[in-house]
Parts: sequence; C-alpha cells; structure tokens
Amino acid sequence: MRILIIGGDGYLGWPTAMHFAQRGHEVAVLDNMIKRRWESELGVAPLWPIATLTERAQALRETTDREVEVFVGDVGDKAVIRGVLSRFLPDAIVHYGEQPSAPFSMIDVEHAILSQQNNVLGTLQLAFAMRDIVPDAHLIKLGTMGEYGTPNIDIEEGYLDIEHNGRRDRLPFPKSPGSFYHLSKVHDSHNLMFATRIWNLRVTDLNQGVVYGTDTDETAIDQRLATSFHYDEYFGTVINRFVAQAVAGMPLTVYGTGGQKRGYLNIRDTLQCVEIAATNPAAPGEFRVFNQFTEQFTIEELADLVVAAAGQQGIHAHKKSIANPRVELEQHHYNPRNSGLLALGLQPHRLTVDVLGGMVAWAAKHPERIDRDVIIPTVHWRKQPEGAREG
Ligand code: USQ
Repeated sequence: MRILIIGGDGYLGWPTAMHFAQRGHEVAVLDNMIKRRWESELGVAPLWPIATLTERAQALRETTDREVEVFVGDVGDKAVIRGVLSRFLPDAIVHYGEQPSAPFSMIDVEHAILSQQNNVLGTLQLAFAMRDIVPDAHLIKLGTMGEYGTPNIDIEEGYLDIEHNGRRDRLPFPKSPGSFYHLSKVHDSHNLMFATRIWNLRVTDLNQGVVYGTDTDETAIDQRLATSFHYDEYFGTVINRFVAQAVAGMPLTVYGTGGQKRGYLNIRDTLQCVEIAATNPAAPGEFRVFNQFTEQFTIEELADLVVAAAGQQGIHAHKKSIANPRVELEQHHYNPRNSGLLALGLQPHRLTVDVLGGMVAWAAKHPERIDRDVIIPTVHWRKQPEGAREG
C-alpha cells in the first residue's frame, strides 16, 4: 500500500511511518514541525533530544534500507495538501497532524483557538482534498476516548442504538469532552461523518486512550530513530509523567482523589491498531469507529504501579494528591467497549510492573535531564488563580 502519515514527525507519527516502511509499504510523511515550535515557545523538551525528520529518514535508510519520503508543510494549507496527495496518490492516509494536548488548549483563549483552528480546519482541508484527488483512499483519523467523557452509561464504539418515543435509531454516541482539545476531536468526527455521507469517503475514526512508552521494534534499531518522551505538564501523558517524577525524586502528582478512570495502551499497540485499520479498510461511505485502548486504570492504580516499578529499580517513589487543575469527575462509572480491534486480531501488550520498570530504568539513565520546573501543573481549567502564570 501507499501510506501517507500526516504528523509524521510526532510521538506516534514517526514510529508509525517506520512500522509501515518495515512491512514493505511505500510510506510518505507530511509535517510542518509546528509541535517542535510549540515546545520551544513553552520552554519544554523531550527527555532525550530527537533527531530532525530528515535525519530520521536518513538514519532509517542507512540502518534498514527502507525509504520514507518526507514532505514538509501544513495539512491546513490547500496548496500543500493537494500537492502531496496528487504527487503521492496514497491508498491510506493516517492523520495524526493535530495539536495533541488538553492542557495546551486550556492555557488561554489564544491556545484554545489555535488548537481548534489547527485541528478542525486541517482535517476539513484534508477531507476536501481527498474528495477531489483520492476519493477512494481510506482515511484513518486519530480521535480520542476523551470525546465521550465519562457518562453514567456504558460507552459503545461510536454509535448508540436508542429507542425514543417508540421509535428506534442508531445514532452517534453522545459526546461530553473535557477540554477544548478534546472538543476539537469531536468537531473532526462530526465533519468527517458528514463527509463520508455526502462524498462516499472511507473513514476510520480511532478513539484512542492514553498512550505510554517509547519502545517499538524500529525505535530500538538506532538512537536517531527514537521517538519523543514528554513528561511536562503540556505534552506529558500521565504514565510518562509519573515515571519521570519517580526518577526525579518528586512526588507522583495524583490530581484530586485519583479515582479518574481512563483507557490506556502501549505505543506498540497504537502501531498494531493503525495497521489493523489500514489492512481492513472502511467501506466507501462508512464512518467506522473503533475505541482504541487495551486496559483501564484509575490514576491511583497507575501511581501505585509506578511506585512499585521504581522500587524494583531501587528508587523510593511516593504519590501525592494535589488539587486537580482540571474539571473532571474523580469518581465515576467507566465501562467503554473495545471489541472492534480485538475482533480483527489486536494482541494487547499489558502494562505490568516489569514494563514500567523498564521505563523507569530507561529514564533513570540521565535523571539530570529532567527539568523539575515543568512538572507541576500551572494551567487551570477554571480561571487561573491569582498570581498564576499569564498565558
Ligand atoms: N493526571 C494526573 N496527574 C498528572 C497528569 C494527569 O492525575 O500529573 C490525570 C488527569 O487529570 C486525567 C488523566 O490523568 O484524569 C489523564 O491525563 P493525561 O494528561 O495523561 O491525558 P489527557 O489529557 O486525557 O490526554 C491524553 C493525550 C491526548 C489523548 C488522550 C486520550 O494527551 O492526545 O487524546 O490522552 S483520552 O484521555 O482517552 O482522552
């Protein structure tokens, strides 16, 4: 297959590009490097420096003989996306090219607008370009489990069969997201559902849980092929943050009571899921939704697992409940379905103390690289308290 990865310089985009290239697909990546610019504007950086996209493609060629074609540009730029689609003519497009952070989108009005503009308009530009240039290509769009929020009923995969006033229908599952970032993904889902209906596009929306880890078969080949590990308040997801906090000798920041439950998955399973979606495409006109996670944990459970894993590595870590900067339920029902990808062959990697121990040992190689100033959350969902940072 010819596979285009949009956001191919990112945490998941680059490992996905390598994964498909190693399996013999023809792969191109498109990225405008804006995530690297946001990181530098916010004064944060991945734990290990990351090679440039061109260096990574070169390193992949040297070490595996595999080619990844690099396009630099913005998916939201009409000429760019149309130029790339016309030249590469992909069979499948994996779209990761979005601002990925909830706290980033909650800094202030500018960051909320930036997140929604970048995400929603980029995806719209892509949908129109697909209609005109590659109408039969399959779009695999990264959405998020956070689109659903935490309703007091079981979460289905994308749709809900309901009966209302004696009539029945299968309708999009109600969405109740928890940040302007998560809302941008809801808007994307609605726009793409409409696009499949009117233009017969093929779309798979992957409602992904929180991803952890950095190791894939390909990142292990060479240091230059590594992907980014963020632990800061903006781009660090909770497991990666807890690992870095343990190594830095800081308490693990449990927000509120820590009863918040979410779906999680190993980065290796992200690659499996995207491959499963690509090799089992949606039908023309189908807006297919998979809930993409393998396990569920509360924050308390995760903190306890990381404390145990750090202990195995001879590091004494401890958790601490801090005032929750977000507005979210801390005790709630959570029972999302995730049978679609499992039925197509997903083989989950489990989060064990040993897996976490490996992450701790890896981060502990250079504890001095951890910037302790970017760990404590400063972005608050409600109005910033007196004396807090200006956005
Ligand atoms: N949390 C803590 N302590 C921390 C950091 C986070 O208790 O130091 C809690 C949060 O309050 C939240 C949970 O951990 O309840 C998850 O937070 P997160 O920052 O790991 O993840 P989230 O903001 O939900 O976003 C991440 C990715 C996003 C993806 C989403 C999947 O950044 O791109 O869409 O996970 S999901 O959570 O299923 O919506």
